[in-house]
Amino acid sequence: MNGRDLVRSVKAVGSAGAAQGLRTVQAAWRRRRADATGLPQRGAERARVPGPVRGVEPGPGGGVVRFTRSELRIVVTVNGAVFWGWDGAGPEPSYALAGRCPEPDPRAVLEPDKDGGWRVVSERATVVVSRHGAIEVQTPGGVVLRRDLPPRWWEPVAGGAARWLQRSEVAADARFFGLGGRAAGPRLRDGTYRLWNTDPGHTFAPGDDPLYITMPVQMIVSDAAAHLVFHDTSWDGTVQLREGEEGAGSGHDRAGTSELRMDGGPLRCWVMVGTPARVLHAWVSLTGAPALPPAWALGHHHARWGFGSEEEVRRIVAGYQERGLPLDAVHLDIDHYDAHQVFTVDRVHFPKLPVLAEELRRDGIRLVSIVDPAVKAEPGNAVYDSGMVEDAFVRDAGGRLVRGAVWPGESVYPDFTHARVRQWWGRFYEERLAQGFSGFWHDMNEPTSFTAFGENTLPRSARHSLEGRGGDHREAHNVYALCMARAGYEGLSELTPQERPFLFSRSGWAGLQRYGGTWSGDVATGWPGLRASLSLVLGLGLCGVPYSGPDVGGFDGSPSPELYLRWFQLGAYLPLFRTHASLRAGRREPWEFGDDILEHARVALVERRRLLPYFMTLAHLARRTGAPYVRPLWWGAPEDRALRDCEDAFLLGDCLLVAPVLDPGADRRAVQLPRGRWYDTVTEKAYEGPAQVLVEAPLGRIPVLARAGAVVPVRGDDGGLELEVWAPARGRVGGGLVVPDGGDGWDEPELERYVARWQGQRVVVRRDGDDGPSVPSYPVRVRGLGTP
Ligand code: NBV
Repeated sequence: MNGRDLVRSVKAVGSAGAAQGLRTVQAAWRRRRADATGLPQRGAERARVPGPVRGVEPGPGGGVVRFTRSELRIVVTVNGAVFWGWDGAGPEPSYALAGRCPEPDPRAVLEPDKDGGWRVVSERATVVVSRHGAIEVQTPGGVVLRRDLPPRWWEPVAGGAARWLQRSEVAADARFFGLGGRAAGPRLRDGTYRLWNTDPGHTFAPGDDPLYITMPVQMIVSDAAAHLVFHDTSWDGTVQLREGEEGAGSGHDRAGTSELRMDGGPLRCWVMVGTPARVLHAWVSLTGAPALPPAWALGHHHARWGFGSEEEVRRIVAGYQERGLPLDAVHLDIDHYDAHQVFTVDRVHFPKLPVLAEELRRDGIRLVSIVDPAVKAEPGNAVYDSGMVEDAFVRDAGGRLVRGAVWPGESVYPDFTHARVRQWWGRFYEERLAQGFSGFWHDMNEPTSFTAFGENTLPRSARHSLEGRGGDHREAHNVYALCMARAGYEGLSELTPQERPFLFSRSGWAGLQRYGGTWSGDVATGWPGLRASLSLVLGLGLCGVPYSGPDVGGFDGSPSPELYLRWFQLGAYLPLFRTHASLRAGRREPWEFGDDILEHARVALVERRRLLPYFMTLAHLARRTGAPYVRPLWWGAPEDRALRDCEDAFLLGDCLLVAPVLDPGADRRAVQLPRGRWYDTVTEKAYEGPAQVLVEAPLGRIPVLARAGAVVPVRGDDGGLELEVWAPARGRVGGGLVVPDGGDGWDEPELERYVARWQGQRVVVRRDGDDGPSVPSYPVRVRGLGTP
């Protein structure tokens, strides 16, 4: 035990009582012991590279290129993606893929290239393989987007998983994004990023890495094109990134580099090339469409660890209602459980939860429940007892149950990588539904075990089913939460087939969006935490997980009124808009920070409610196209370098640009505008982009700009849908999409397209349809007419 570990264990003892402190020490020892005997020792290793090319075997969508010491399988699939796998690895099995691998594109063929190499030409990318196994991905116009050098493996002589290294080069002007949820992004600067889902064990700020959701997904944006590269391997690893440097016309550019080192798993990857929109579309066609949240989940949520009783929940709700503040969901944390045990209720403090839930529901407020994976290891606990019968829990290499320490004390962990276990777990949501809950919040699923020293998770030697293939925690760790999300989602789909499940999960991996969203986790209260909140949402969106948001106000401590408000204002424009805080933190209700803050928070809440139809439309578009609601400014113009480097503002769909205030004391801020005219949505003042402009940002609001021509569906005063139209610049045409859906069922509303154009001195809006243009069936309000 080193000094830091000692401090950790002392803290654990202090905060959770002596018995729990002892458990954390025991859990840590058990973990260490399990790995000492259960893990293969890394003895002598043999290094290997592919060697020279030997021959090829064409196949559908590409084929196999054989080298002396490896073989490379290349397949271009019908969704325009390119797959390659070394040592014969194919795309399946994979936890990331939504279903079966897409069909090969028959038009893509393997053909000889210069110098003894081979290439596959496809519609969106050309892949060139050198005779020593370097792989280049080029645009259809022949610009090189990335060059992967021949990989290297280190194989244990005694057998077992090979470590490997893949070095890649990208354009000197390229920028890296993604890798899951990173606090110091969204642009990933030079450094090493770990691929191992981790509960940092304390609140985090931009310097903390890794966090709860890591994934080997990189979005790389350069002048020539954007591309996404996904290394489909769930093992522990690191990515070392170094941005390139341009030689200012000297011709001596230094390429950007990315070095991926993995502890094991297949060396296989997917690459998608094109505009950001095309790339994300291809990505979700591979890994699954983002789940559609029910309409209420796009409203305002209020959470807290430690409401403590039904009375307190009622008091908070009444606080919102008495002040006329919109509220759509209340979340109950682990303190509503009986002694912190999942799928139970503390009947003393929450004696009539279903009644409370029903009352709230009548007022349009839903209850959301936290769900922790760890089950108290105690006979008599119903989940434990039934899990024992089902043989549902993770065991070590010797067949003993793996026991960690979590909130309920000594705990065991369901093996969600087993289909039978997922089904068993999914049925427990019935108990939650019976208590009146409508949504689910998966926590602690990295998975976390409070260990006094060493890693705060399961032993690496712990055994997992991995869908019957068998393996250990080295491979299962990063997909544990993904499989838990699947269990919840599928369970709910069976229990309430008429409703779209709502769940969000702290940890996850590529493909999480199929089952739900996520949230920031325990972001530190402070201005850096506010910045990290935006970084996480943007980065996750580029990895295909569009629904997320931070703990508004930060998880710990007490934000200053100004910080609270700025966080609240940002949160109002993010998909998950939720105030939340720790047991020991200060208050987070909007009325706790003085009358001025309350009135400003009211403006944000009311505006969020007004924008609900727009959020719903964005949710549908995310599901249909993969485009996240929250997009970096370069989304429509990746070639614009100033936008590529801009990290403090974002596009909300196609229509709005949101420029949050991320620093104290500001009453105006610089905004980097993409091309075209943009209106300040409050003053209607027009700005012309591309340009950097200074806009007003008084305490009462953050700047939100509307794109000229935008058609934004909003909620009118009577609750009906209205179209807010921002005048196109003269001589230009605008438009927008609307998916009118106010529900939580599976109806598939039609996508409506609107066009806005000048007719004489008026702006007219028409719905585009198969039978020609028609007058919209919603009231239309045109804004921004004051500008010539
Ligand atoms: O369940 C308590 C908290 C929860 O409020 C928070 O949102 C999670 O990120 N949970 C972590 C466990 C304890 C954290 C110290």
